[in-house]
Parts: sequence; C-alpha cells; structure tokens
Amino acid sequence: MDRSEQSSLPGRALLRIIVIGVAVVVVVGGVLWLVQRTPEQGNNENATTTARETVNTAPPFDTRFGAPPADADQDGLTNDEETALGTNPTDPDTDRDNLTDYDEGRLYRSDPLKSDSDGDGNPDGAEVQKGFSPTGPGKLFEPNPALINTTP
Ligand SMILES: [Ca+2]
Ligand SMILES: [Ca+2]
Ligand SMILES: [Ca+2]
Repeated sequence: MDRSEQSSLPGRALLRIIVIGVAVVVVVGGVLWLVQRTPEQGNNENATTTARETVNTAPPFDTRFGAPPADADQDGLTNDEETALGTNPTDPDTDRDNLTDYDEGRLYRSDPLKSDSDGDGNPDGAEVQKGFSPTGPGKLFEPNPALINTTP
C-alpha cells in the first residue's frame, strides 16, 4: 500500500500539472485568439455595412444624363409630349373617353382631345372595348386579306 501510494503520488502530481498546463494554454490561447480576431471581425462588419449603405443610397437611375422626364399623370406620355399634343399633363384621359392619352396618341392613333375621333356616335374607349376602330369604320384589327390563304 505504501509503495503504491508513494509511486502514484508523483504520478498524480505530474498529471495535475499537465492538466493545469493544458488548461492554461487553452485559456490563454483562446483569449489571444479572441483578442486578435475581434477587431478584424469588427472591421469586416463595418466594411460590409458601409458597402451595403453605399448600395442602398445609390440612385435608381443614372443621373449622369439628368433626371428622368416628368410624367405628372403617369400615363406614359411625358409632360413635354402632352404639351406638344395639347393634352392635360395632369389628367391621364383628357377627353374622358376611357382611353388614356398615351393609348390614343401611341397605340390607336385616335384624337386624345376628341372623345369620338371618327364622329360615328361611339366614344373611342367604347369602340376599342368592342373591337372597333376608333378612327374609322371597321374592326380594330382587320386581318390582311393578302396574308390569308398563303399556302402554296
Ligand atoms: Ca403624362
Ligand atoms: Ca382619352
Ligand atoms: Ca379620344
């Protein structure tokens, strides 16, 4: 018993020293790793945030060519185009025929200042809705007879 206690005592003490030494190395190493790493992470986060802020504050359009043309009534025609046409730039349907100034000026080529462009008694919007041309007799989209029966 005495022998085994005597021989195991230095072993236990050595084991304790090794365990404590490993623990100290792990703790000191961990603290040093954290101290070295924390400022880098902080810098990276700041850089990322700055980059994100830069992206978020970027204008949605290219300002090198000036501001986009104003379209007060959002009908697709700029205020300048409406002034040239004589339509109201703050009213998307100046003649109140249920066709916007843009649709009349660009799509159907009807008169955006006359509710019945072809004078047939039907307002332009109603004609388009029923599939008739607002600028004359006939359907809105007549098939071209020259393109029918083109099989050889
Ligand atoms: Ca407009
Ligand atoms: Ca109209
Ligand atoms: Ca019209």
